[in-house]
Amino acid sequence: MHHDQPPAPDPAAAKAPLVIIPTFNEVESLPGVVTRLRRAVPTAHILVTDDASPDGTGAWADAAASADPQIHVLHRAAKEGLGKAYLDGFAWGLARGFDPLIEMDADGSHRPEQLPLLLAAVRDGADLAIGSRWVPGGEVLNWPRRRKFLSRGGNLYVSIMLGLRIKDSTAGFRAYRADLLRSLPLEGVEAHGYGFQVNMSMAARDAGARITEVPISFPEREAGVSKMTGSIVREAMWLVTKWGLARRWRALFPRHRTAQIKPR
Ligand SMILES: Nc1nc2c(ncn2[C@@H]2O[C@H](COP(=O)(O)OP(=O)(O)OP(=O)(O)O)[C@@H](O)[C@H]2O)c(=O)[nH]1
Ligand SMILES: [Mg+2]
Repeated sequence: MHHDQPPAPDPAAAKAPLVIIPTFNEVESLPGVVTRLRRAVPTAHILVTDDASPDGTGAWADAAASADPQIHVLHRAAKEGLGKAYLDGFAWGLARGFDPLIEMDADGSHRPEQLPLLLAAVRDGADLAIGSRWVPGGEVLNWPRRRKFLSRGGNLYVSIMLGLRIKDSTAGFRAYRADLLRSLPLEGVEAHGYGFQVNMSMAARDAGARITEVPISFPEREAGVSKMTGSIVREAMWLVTKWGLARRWRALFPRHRTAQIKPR
């Protein structure tokens, strides 16, 4: 990874939202998403964190960044999973004073037009706003039954194991208040794949964050290839099981308090 811009906070960007979009081979989808995003929330900056996509996604993003001062690119040397790409993006955005920081997929499943809903939830007091498929009003479009079952079953398992009262803790369309991210032990985040979202949800809950779920409509990707693999699902299942057992152990033998988010 290299940082091609200075780490000093950019006063012009202070308090502007930063939308972090991790990409691996999304050259077919990313341009449309970026265009729609710039239109939907003109004040937002965009950071593409590309893992050296062989399809030229990074090169497209570089060209877009040189034409638009609100578009930025973080090039990562190799594909390391979306968790690492987001952590690098968070560090980049926090160093520059952006607030809130948003996670969004490049494939169109997260509708740029619904970003204002997340921003409004943060403005209304949420430390973390989650765009949720599984609260009333939320939906997935064109998903096979098997995938719905996997997502709902996974979320049920997470809420039982971790005691998380979140209906969609694996969701990846989110807005974090910068102060929440600063208060979280991000160096301890273990997951590379989708477990990352659960890991972040759990860390936010443990920090006492106010978490709001906002219903969203989630269409299936239309172009490009899914990065979802069996090993990503297994990693998430294994980590959730491990965290759940550790949580029960700590409840039996309390030892330490976790850091709390500072009040606004
Ligand atoms: N930088 C980076 N981005 C990644 C990596 N894996 C996935 N992504 C991105 O993370 C986002 C979500 O990945 P998807 O493949 O859409 O995952 P999904 O939504 O569960 O699966 P789909 O059914 O394909 O939509 C996309 O923008 C991907 O390009 C990775 O290893 N590195
Ligand atoms: Mg997707």
